[in-house]
Amino acid sequence: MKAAARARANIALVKYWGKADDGPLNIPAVGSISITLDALWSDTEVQFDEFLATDELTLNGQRRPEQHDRVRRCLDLLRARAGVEHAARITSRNNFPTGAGLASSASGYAALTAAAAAALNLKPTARELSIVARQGSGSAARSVFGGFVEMRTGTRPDGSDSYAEALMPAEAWPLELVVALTTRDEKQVSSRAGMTRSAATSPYFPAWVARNQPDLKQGREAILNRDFESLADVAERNCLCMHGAAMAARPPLLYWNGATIACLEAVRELRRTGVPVFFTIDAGPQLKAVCAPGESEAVREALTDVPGVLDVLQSGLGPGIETDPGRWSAQ
Ligand code: 2P0
Repeated sequence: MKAAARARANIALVKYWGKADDGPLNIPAVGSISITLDALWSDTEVQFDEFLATDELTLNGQRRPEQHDRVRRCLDLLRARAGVEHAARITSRNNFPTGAGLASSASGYAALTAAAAAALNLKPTARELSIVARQGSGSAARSVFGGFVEMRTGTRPDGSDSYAEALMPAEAWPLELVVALTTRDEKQVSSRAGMTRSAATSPYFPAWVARNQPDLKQGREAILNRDFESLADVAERNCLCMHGAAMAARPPLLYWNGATIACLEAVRELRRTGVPVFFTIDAGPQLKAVCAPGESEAVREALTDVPGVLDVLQSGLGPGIETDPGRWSAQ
């Protein structure tokens, strides 16, 4: 009753920020569109053990009891399906900084769900995995799939139609990503707390939700038509709109630092000089620059020179979940 899985981080171009309700189903208030990355991943091993009293998570060598409720939620759904009651020992490792706005919960919960399902000998569809992963972390529903992915809010109260789907394979438009790392610290306000606060207190939150359908439509069409300018337009606008709603919360949420803004200006300057690149920023101060195929070297050089940038990561687009116990040992 042991298996391992690898899942990649994803970066949203039309963002998820806010929940339809605060319950354990974790249904998002807005749909989202993301790209799955090939260079940033979580390797997770799950072992069910009849002698274990409770589920135990070790992430990057450290126990993480604060994650246990969310872990239990995912595992309980799978245990019920398999008719198994044993607790599980989970060992997970990220090959990138955890909790600093690099989507570690997305890859982490997608890998956990896939590894647990394999350990229980279940054969869920990708859609079923996406629904379970959502209940660990909303963005994890997207990391089940590779390439370009769309997450739907759905309309059913039980969340059974709130899942992600593949929009277009990575090979169809191999965009590249450069991440400018401006801190290695974990963020002070989690995405979960930040979005709950934004929904409850930001006067701009209703406007953010109202923009979702038009932004999804533009994002979807831009991707399917490989229209870089249109994707750049909607992604930057959508990102700033999300942060605008967060900044107007009480107390305000400001996830950026000085280097984040300097990177944003550097990306705009690159675009002015003809480089096809746009920025996006999540619930942390890292700036992600998305560029057309073959352009990431110029973007990497420019962002490396920005004061306050500690490191620069590059990635292409990657596949969805991979389950291969022999190959992906998390030990
Ligand atoms: C996203 N973020 O679409 C957005 C943009 C952060 C900013 O999805 O509460 O960690 O676990 O469902 O998935 C981060 O939210 O939140 C996120 P939960 P999650 O990528």
